[in-house]
Amino acid sequence: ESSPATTAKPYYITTPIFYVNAAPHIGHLYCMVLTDVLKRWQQINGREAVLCTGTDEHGMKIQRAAAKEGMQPKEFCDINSNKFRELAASANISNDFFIRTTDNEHKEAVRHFWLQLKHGLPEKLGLYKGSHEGWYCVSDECFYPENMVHPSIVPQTGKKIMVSVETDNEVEWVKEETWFFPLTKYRERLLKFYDENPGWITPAPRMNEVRNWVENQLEDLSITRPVSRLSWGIRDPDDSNQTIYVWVDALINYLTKAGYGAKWYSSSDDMGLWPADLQVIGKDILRFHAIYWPALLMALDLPLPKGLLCHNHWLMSNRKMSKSLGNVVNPFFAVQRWDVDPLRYFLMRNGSFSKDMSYSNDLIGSAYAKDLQANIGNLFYRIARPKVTAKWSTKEAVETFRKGDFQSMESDDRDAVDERFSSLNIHLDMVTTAFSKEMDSYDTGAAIREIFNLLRETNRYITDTEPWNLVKNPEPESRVLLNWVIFNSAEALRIAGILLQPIMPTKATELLNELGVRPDRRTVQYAYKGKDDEYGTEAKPGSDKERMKKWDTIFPPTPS
Ligand code: ME8
Repeated sequence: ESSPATTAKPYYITTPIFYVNAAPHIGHLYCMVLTDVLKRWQQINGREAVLCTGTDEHGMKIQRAAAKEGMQPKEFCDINSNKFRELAASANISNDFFIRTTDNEHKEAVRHFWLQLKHGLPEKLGLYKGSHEGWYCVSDECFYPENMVHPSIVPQTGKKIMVSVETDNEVEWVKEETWFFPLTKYRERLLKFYDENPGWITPAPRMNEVRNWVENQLEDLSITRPVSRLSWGIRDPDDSNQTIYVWVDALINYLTKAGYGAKWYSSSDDMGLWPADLQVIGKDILRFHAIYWPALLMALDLPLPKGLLCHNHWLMSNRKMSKSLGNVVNPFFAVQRWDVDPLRYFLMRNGSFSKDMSYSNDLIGSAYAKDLQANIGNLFYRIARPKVTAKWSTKEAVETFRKGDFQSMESDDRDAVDERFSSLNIHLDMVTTAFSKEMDSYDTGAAIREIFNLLRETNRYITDTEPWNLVKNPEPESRVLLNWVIFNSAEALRIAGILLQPIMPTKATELLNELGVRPDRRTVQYAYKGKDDEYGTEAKPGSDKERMKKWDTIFPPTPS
């Protein structure tokens, strides 16, 4: 009999796929980093995990953006898709797949899905052809009902236009013959699903918005565009006058990389990676993922993703950072300025699922100085302090622990040292459980705070116990006390290092390497006090200057 851990399919996590109408910004980077951190969290818990990201390349918005540049759409997409691929690489995103909706395997998956919708369903639940008129927003790539648009005036020109209430983007009136998906026929099934899975969306209050929409706003969905208006897209395989709506095309990307339409075709087959365990999205695309997507999957009797994580937006001067507004931060510059890990750290520390977040170099600078340099950097530096390092070592400290020298010692000094340890001890005992609880509910900011409370407490402990004085005393007993202090501090660093791996993969690895932690002991099961008693490095020979440089560069001085 095999254990559940070995038979479980890999954890499958996705980012949205990014529109290629313009270059990536910090909001996109945040999406990728959040997803990557949650993937790596699964991995250090011993679970195999797969991450899919990519680009969304069809539709009116891209068609127009390419035309504006005087380029062929495909050529335009090649250039811009590459920028997102490069961004993932430069931010150390461990994506297993990078999908493009212009990939042949994806087009195949969409055509297969489409033909099922059209021909594989009972009459009332399948597609029907009809005439459609309404307000279409190219920027948001969707129709809005009458009560979701209002008149507005372009300040520069005084021109009267209609705009979406939600996004303020311009809408245009269109009337056309298209295929419809009978979304309203899925209302009861959707509501039942939400009832039975109240935790499906994180954060929970988003479920109310979704439910409200389904109860009051649901309309059948026009899911093709006449080729005369939209040619850049996947054609309906048996109606060459129609192009498949970009959102239907885009949502199916999550299935493509799970093997749909190539390795499996229906829920009676082995579905490989499907269903996704978690789909990370921004709040502006909630409706597509929480209503349209489950309804489309229900239509084909495919399992729904197990969860949606909906994050808020990064703002610049109080407005959503957005390609169309032009108030964006170039993520490549940000990576260059702050280095990958500090930037990942900041995004995970300040990201939120309940309010929009402000992005500024001042905020990053102060998080860098306060947390990374003064807290973790300082502790790291102290444990291997240049002037005294040659006189103590984590290896000796861990050995002392293993032999039980301190534990079996009886003296007043021992009791005094032990007493100072009590408060740190509480943190050491609870940090991993507390951190795990936050990460399992995707709250990276709260998880990070748990670690930094531990590190702050450890710095306080070192200040209290003054190892630099203990080291001066030649008594063997004092040596044991010293090693006990170093060991407890090293334990805090080791545990923090293990837990920080998903957030700052490079820095955490550097830290664990310097502590001499074996690569096979860097999973969460080892992140408990005393769980590893075989690590540590020798006192470092070499000049003070050399050593100083080494430790200092863990978090080098802030760029100005
Ligand atoms: O919506 N802060 O693509 P997209 C945080 N192609 N996140 C932000 C943001 C900001 N300022 N601006 C955008 C699309 N995002 C579709 C998705 S999925 C099948 C198709 C997030 O490039 C946004 O919320 O406009 C979304 O989750 C993602 O970036 C992609 O946005």
